[in-house]
Amino acid sequence: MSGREIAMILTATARDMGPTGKDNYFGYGILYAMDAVHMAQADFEPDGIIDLVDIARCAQDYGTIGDSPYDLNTDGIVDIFDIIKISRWIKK
Ligand SMILES: [Ca+2]
Ligand SMILES: [Ca+2]
Repeated sequence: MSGREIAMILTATARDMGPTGKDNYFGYGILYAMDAVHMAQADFEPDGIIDLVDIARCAQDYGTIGDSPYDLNTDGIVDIFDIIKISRWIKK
C-alpha cells in the first residue's frame, strides 16, 4: 500500500470537526484508527479502490457468525451494518 493510499484512508475515515471539511484548526478531524484499518482491509477484491465488487464480496458472507474479514464493525456477524459501512467508503 502506498503512502498516498494510506493518507487517503486516514482522511476518508477521520471524523470531521469544526467547519465542514478540512480546516486550519482541526485539519481533517479526529483520526479513527480502527475505521482506517477496516477500510484498508475492505478492498476485498484488491485493486486499490472500494467499489461494488468489494461490497458483493462482503454480501456473499452475509449472516456469517464469528470471525470473518467481512465483519467490518467487529460485532460478530456479517450483516447489513457491515455493508452500510463499506458503502460509505466507495469513492465518490
Ligand atoms: Ca476493490
Ligand atoms: Ca458486523
